[in-house]
Amino acid sequence: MRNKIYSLISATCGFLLLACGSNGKQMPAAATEAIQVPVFDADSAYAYTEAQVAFGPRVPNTPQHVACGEFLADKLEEFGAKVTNQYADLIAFDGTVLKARNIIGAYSPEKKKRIALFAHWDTRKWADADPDEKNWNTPILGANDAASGVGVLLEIARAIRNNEPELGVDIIFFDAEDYGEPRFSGGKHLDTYWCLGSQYWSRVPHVEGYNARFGILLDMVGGKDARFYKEYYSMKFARDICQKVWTKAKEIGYSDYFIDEQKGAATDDHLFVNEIARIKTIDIIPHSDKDSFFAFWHTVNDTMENIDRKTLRAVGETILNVLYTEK
Ligand code: AHN
Ligand code: ZN
Repeated sequence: MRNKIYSLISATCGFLLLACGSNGKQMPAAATEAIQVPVFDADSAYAYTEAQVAFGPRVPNTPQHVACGEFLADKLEEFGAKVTNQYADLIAFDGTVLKARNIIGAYSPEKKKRIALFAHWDTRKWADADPDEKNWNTPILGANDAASGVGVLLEIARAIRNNEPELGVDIIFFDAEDYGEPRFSGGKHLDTYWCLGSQYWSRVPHVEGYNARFGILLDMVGGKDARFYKEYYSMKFARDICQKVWTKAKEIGYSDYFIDEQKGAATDDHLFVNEIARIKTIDIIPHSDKDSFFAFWHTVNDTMENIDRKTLRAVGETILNVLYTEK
């Protein structure tokens, strides 16, 4: 644990200790405008990631999935959020009815100005990108994809609860993101086979007429030496939000993780939030020229061994700093 409790950002106006009026009388001192950004504890984010992985694979229609859903809703509740559960029967590419649960934690739900933070909490039923064909039918543990994103958001929930930012915050855990048709299957491989929970929420938000100033999706934000580039759909729909986030990351010293270039495209939850809900939303997702997203994506090696607290911290601190500079 670090002993630093708050980091201070001096507001752009700076500070004035004294100002003299034309009649020579002293004017009252202007207060130092400082924003207190809570500390992001990377050990805590790591522990929340590990706790999800400990349930085993979180594939819809399994007891492990049900148990982890309870855990996540309980955590948001414990961290003072107003929790809404969205249960839905969603139809997968092969006709399977998925008993899905989107979990939403709202801070200051009465506020009109809001920021939405997203991650998916389900894990993939098939390790269909594994180099060993024998593993293709094995469910993945999904430490990075996507317990890491949920872990970072739980830590953000813990951090903001007693000192909320000016805008309301919604933490939204989507279900059934990763049930897209496996590579080895001979169907139509539609994009809409993925992201079933976010498609549902985008059509039927948890609050009627829901809107947010912008959204940020976290996906696979725990890999060692991850490189986050400005992703194609994020730039197409929410270029200014990319700018905001990448600038903030650079300001606080994370330009090694957040690379100021556009690269890669991901058919991910943010695409549907942009297209259907029309909330401008970016995806913080790694890009690698060598692998798709990261080395162990959709393999049996997407485990805690390959999670790095430093990456969790870079993403978590960046998001917190974005939240607390928004007015
Ligand atoms: C595809 O590339 C089809 N989907 C990327 C979104 C994803 C899968 N995120 C996690 N798993
Ligand atoms: Zn996945």
